[in-house]
This record gives sequence, structure tokens and C-alpha cells, in this order.
Amino acid sequence: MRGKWWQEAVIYQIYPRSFCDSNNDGIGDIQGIIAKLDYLKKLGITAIWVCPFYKSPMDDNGYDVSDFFSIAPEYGTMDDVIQLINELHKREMRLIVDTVLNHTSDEHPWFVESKSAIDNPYRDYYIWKEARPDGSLPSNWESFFGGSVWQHDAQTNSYYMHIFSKRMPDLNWSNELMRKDIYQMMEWWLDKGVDGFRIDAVAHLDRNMDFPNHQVPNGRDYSPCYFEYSNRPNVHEYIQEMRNVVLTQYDVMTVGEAGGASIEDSLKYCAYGRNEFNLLINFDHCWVDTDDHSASYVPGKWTYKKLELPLLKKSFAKYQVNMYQKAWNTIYWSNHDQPRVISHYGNDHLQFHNISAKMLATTLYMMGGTPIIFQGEEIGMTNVAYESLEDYRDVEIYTLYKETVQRGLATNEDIMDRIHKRSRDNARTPMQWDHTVNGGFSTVEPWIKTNPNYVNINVLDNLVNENSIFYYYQKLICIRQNSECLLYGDFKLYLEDDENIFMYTRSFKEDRYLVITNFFDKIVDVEIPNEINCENAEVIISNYQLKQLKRSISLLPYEAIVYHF
Ligand code: TEU
Ligand code: CA
Repeated sequence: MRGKWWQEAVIYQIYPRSFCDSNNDGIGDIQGIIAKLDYLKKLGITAIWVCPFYKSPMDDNGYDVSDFFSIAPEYGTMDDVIQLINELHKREMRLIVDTVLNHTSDEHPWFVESKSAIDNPYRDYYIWKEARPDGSLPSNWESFFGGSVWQHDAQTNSYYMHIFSKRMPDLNWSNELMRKDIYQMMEWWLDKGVDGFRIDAVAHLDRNMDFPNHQVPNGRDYSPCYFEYSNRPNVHEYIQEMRNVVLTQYDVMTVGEAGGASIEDSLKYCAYGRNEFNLLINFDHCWVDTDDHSASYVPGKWTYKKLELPLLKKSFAKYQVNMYQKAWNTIYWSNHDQPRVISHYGNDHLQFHNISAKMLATTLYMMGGTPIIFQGEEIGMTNVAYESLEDYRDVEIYTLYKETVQRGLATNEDIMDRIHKRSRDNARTPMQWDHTVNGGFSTVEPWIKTNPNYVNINVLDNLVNENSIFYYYQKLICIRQNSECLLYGDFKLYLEDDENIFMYTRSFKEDRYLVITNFFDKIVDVEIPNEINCENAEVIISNYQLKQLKRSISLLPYEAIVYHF
């Protein structure tokens, strides 16, 4: 062990609502997670990040917290959480809890107080503004979920700010009393024995309180001026205060979620010595195939164009190279907010499903940084295409549909196609454990329909098939956890502009690895750059038959090979 536990960890992200339903009420729960810890241990997982399980009206499936100190009854009890912590520690695994600091639920007592009267002591825990003199909204900013960031409340004839759903009022981080209450909550959880925090939407804690209006794209009512409430300077003041007041007293890992953070921002959030986070989740690689100009009537994440591999390669290389020895990377394909990576950047047709999933895993998990594997990725779970809008559950989808189809700005077909390709519910279908009804997730109809392809894609089949995606993940994890070079080595990208091949090396002292993957379903010939000596190259892992390294090499569809020198 050379570094900190979180540098040599392999994290598995669990969306509790969809992971395992132990009491057959159709909703995943904490006892279900406990029941699957040995499965995760077998995969090689050393820490789990569990999405919010606190009391919540579930407008955003738990990211709208109404009580930080109690557990959502549908997920279980505080005793279950304590048991989960103990069961993890028994297995030398760790628990990273998701903590939501940008907002609360509108049912949180703080907000109930805050909205009750202008002079209420909690008024300033949230961001309230009156209409502008001309009666217009305090600003024309667009919420991440679509629509305005302002919601009128009749009780005090004012607007409160919400950059997510209107049932998730934003906390006012310029209020010191509010911050102190948050820090006390974090200490309370640390005293329960949690090992880490994933800090939700941390990029948004500071916002431009002058609330200027901005340009509105044609067809939309509000301005997607996310920069007015993302990655602004004061966020770093708050994080450093959080570290000094709370985090330094404990051996705790913190990973911030900073959507839209540039490499410069990222280094501010997590560079060594910055006294902020240990790790950061940025979104850079998630949306390289968006095309804002193709449909101005929807927010950028819902647009798409054909994947240009060089853009994806440059995105990963930017972090691998610029963070090296300055900060510690996280490496992940997707999470509960993204489409399934095999459907997004791979090929989920049965013919290529297995080798394409292995190609994507090889491409990513040989890079430097702490891996975060999203539940179901290790068996190649795919996007889902529900025929009917009513089968979807995500509040973001319903706001999108209201802001487009219901306003006559787009056809039902157009928006349903975008939902199929981009919606967050793609990642939230129940975990597919076996062939039984609902994929073994629950004996009753789950809160969201199981993907019908569970008959071909499930844990049981993976565990009995030595050529499965699961065992390939298990082998990749074992390779990287036992290699100083893969854990601590440098990263060098080759063939940066090649449209089909992802090629890089990792080097550390005398050790060197060469990773070559073909991202598409066609045979591609590759010239290995002269500076790479092809002698004595040993194949470490491949998704096809082992292939000797030669100066000119031909890769089969989605072929992935790792050589060790
Ligand atoms: O997502 C954060 C998020 O959606 C924004 O940060 C935005 O996507 C990004 O900055 C765009 O660049 C987190 C959770 O992961 C998500 O599930 C929640 O809905 C959201 O916060 C609100 O809690
Ligand atoms: Ca349940």
C-alpha cells in the first residue's frame, strides 16, 4: 500500500432504489445492499458510494432531502445503515454516503419555516427574491431540469430559487448559520462511522446574487446561463471552511461532484495542498457527442451527434496528463444521471454486446485514478426504451416534455427519441440479478419497469460464464490493483486524431503498459508508433484471442488488448 485507501480503492456506485429489493415492496433498500456485499467483494470492490437514502418525498428519488438525520422508511432504518457500515467494515470495505448540500426538499422543516414569514429566523437559509419592478421574474435563468429557477410562493408573495426541481429550494450558502448547521450534520454522520462523502452538486453553492438576465436561445423562455451558478469563486471558500471546521478532524475521503468544471476548476477543487476535496467527479467525457446547434429548443444534454472518438480521447487525456502528480483522478464511464455507457459509447446489440462492454472497460480502467463502477455496468446493462412516457419516473423528463411537446416546440416522437437516448432513467432500471420475474430485483412490479432484456443480461448468467463481462471486470480490477504502474504511473496518449483507435501507455520506473482499443464494429489496421518497442510485449488481457504485438497490427471489431513490457 503506497498511497491513501481511496487512491487504491475501487468504488461501486449504488442507486439504492434500483439495486435490490429485500422485502418485495418494489423498491430497493438497504437490507438489499447488505445481501449483495459478498457479490461486490467477489468483483473486487473495496468501497461503495450509496446515493441518498435519507427521509425524502422522493421528488428526485432522494436528492430532495427532508431530514438529513433519518432514513427514508421505504429504504429501511438507521439500524440498517449501522448494520451496512458494520458489514462493510467486516469485509474491509468502506461506505461513502451521498450528501446533498445545494438544496433541501420543500418539506424540510427549515424551508417550511423559511417560507412562513419574511422575518422568520430561517428565511435567509434559502434564496428569496421579489419580482422585478416591471413584474418580471428576478432573473430569466433556466433550471437544470428545465423551466425557470424561480418559483413563486403566495404566502410571502416572493420567489425562491431552485436550480433543480421546484420542490428542491436552493440553500443560501452565504448564510453562516446555515453552513454551521450543515457542518454539524456532516459531523453527525462521521460519528456514525461513514468513511467518505460524495458531495452532490457542490459546484453550485455560490451564485451571482445580482441575478442579471442573459440571452435566451430561440424557442426557449429562459437562459441556460449555468455559469451564473456553477464553479464560482466562493465555492472554494465554503469547501475550505468545511474542511477546516469538519473534515480535518476525521480520516474521511471527500469526492465532490462538479458538473461543468474545467481542468483549471478541477485543480482548484482537488489539487494536493488546496485543502478542499480528495477527489472530483467532473462531466467532461460524458457529453462529447452533444450538438447544441442541432436543437436549440432543448438543453444541450438532450442533443446528440455521431461520436467523434478524438474528442473523447482528448477529454480523458486532459485530466490524465494535467492532474498527474498534482491531484488524484476519478475514472468512471457513467452514473445515475447518464445513459448506460454501452448504449452511449459502445454497442448494445447482442452481436457486439459482450466484446464492446469489455472494450469500454479496458479503455477506461487501465487509466490512472480511482475507478467508480456504476451498478450494472459490470454486466453490461443497457439503456431502456419504454414506449410510453408514463413508464418514465424522472422529474427531469416530465419538465422537459412540458417545456417542449406540451408547448408545441417539438413532436412526441422527437422528444421520446431523445428520452430513449439521454434520460437518466436509462441508468435507474432495476438491477438485473437473474431470469426470474423483474430480473430477480423484486417479486412485485418495481417502482420502475425492469428492462425486458434481463433474460439475456443478468448477474446469474454472468457468474456461470467464465467469458462474461463480470469476470472480465474482475480480472481488470485485479490487474490494476496489483500494479504500481497502473495505480501510480503516467499516461501518454498516442494517435490522438485517429477516428477509430484509442491508444495510450502507462509508465512507471521500468514498468510499461500499452493499451489499444478499437471503438467501432469494423476491422482497423494500426501502425504502432516507432517510439514503442514491440519486443518482449506480453498480452495481459484481451477480449479476443491473445494477439502478438507487431509494428503493424490489425484490430477486429471492438478488439481491446493490453500489453505489458
Ligand atoms: O446532479 C448535479 C447536476 O445535475 C448538475 O450539477 C448539472 O448536471 C451539471 O452541473 C451540468 O453540467 C446531482 C445529482 O447527481 C442528480 O441526480 C440530482 O438530480 C442533482 O444533483 C440535484 O440533487
Ligand atoms: Ca424494498
